[in-house]
Amino acid sequence: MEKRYYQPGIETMAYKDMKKLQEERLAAQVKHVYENVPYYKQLMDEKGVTPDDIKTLDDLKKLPFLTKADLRDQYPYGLLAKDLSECVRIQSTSGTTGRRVVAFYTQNDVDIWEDCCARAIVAAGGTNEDVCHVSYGYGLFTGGPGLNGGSHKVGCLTLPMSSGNTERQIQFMMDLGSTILCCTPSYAAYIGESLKERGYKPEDNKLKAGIFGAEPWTEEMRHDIEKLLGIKAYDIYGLTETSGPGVAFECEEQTGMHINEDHFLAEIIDPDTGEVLPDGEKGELVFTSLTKEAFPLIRYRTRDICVLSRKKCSCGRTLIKMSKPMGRSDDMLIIRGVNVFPSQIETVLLNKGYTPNYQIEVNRVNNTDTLDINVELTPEEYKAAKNELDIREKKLASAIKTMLGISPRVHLVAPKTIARSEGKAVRVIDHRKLHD
Ligand code: DLL
Repeated sequence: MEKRYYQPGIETMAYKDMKKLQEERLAAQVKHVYENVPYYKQLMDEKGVTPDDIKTLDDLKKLPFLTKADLRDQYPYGLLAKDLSECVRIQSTSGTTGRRVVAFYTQNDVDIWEDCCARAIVAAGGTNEDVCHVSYGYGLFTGGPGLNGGSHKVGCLTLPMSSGNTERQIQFMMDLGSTILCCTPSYAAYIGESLKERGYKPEDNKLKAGIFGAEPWTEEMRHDIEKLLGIKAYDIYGLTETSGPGVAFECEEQTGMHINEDHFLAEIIDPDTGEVLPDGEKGELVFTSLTKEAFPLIRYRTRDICVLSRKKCSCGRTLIKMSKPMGRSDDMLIIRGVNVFPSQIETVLLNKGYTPNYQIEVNRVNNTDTLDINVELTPEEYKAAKNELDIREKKLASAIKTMLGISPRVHLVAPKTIARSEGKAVRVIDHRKLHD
């Protein structure tokens, strides 16, 4: 009999007990940040709220929000709530200093994070009989380390493949009989296509499930991947700021992701007014970490737009569910699993002496994202560079790759070829259909 829950006591807890647990943890967490992080104290003092004011979940709305701009201002140590000597790990997002998020973990933080990922693996049918093939990137990105830790906790045989080198992925998958695949949905589709090209049928592999996240993907893509690989594909959500993957995970019902709400308290707000919206309404997801020691977040605005639901789930879990993210309330793009802000591209263009007349085009071809950047030259530049456009495009592409971590195709185009807008410049054309 398959084990259905990793921590049944929590995952199927009656909501009244969960609420009590959340309230106790919330009060302790707010006290922890107030006493140990001068920046939080300052934000709370400005709002005239003290830890004594926070006793119930209803009191949460008295607290100030935290945004990515706060994280940027406080980079790198300003939000640290533990002595560095008690921290054992950092993880980070890609990007340059201004946009980079660096999260700190105590050993206890790592343990809890791995438990959250273990819950996701068990929900996807994982047991100690499984071979868990982790093809998320390892290193600073949270995907590899998070699922790796979760897989250990479940007792799976863990293959720490990291991403890339698809030939080797396929060889290990077939030779060692991988049963669970963890990677971005686009990479899963790519692996599936590559298996097909090599003449493998879905029944030739031993895979039974996939745990895919870190980027938006549609139900259509889910069906494609399930068919290609002969598996059930589960969604998983998280962000570096809150520790990484495992904030929420899908169960066999596949109708949204259960939030590990004993550790992450979720709210939905109106992104324009900050007003808290009732369950069932669409808005921006905000998280308060309840147990984080080193890098706690109070009312952190994720910018992800989604809906929360407490509808009863057939899997028996009582944890609240979030829908797939339906977009963002900022301009961040996720291209090949990497977070990209148009302003990063603009910075490179300006540093390299180009005009800010550019347009970014994103597409998804055979389940792989493509990034094209059209950059307009001035008439003088165009005349001067005509015979060496190729070289200059390659140079600029390489500078942008250094900034973003992914390779774009750069096209230096003739003056006045990028359509001018009468209102805000249209910097990004996203041809991908990312949301249902
Ligand atoms: O992407 C953590 C992660 C790793 C999640 C592996 C799942 C699996 P960041 O690089 O900080 O962290 O990016 C976080 O990615 O705010 C969402 O916009 C997006 N995102 C993450 N998971 C999903 C998902 C990791 N399942 C940002 N569906 C988040 C849609 C997702 N978007």
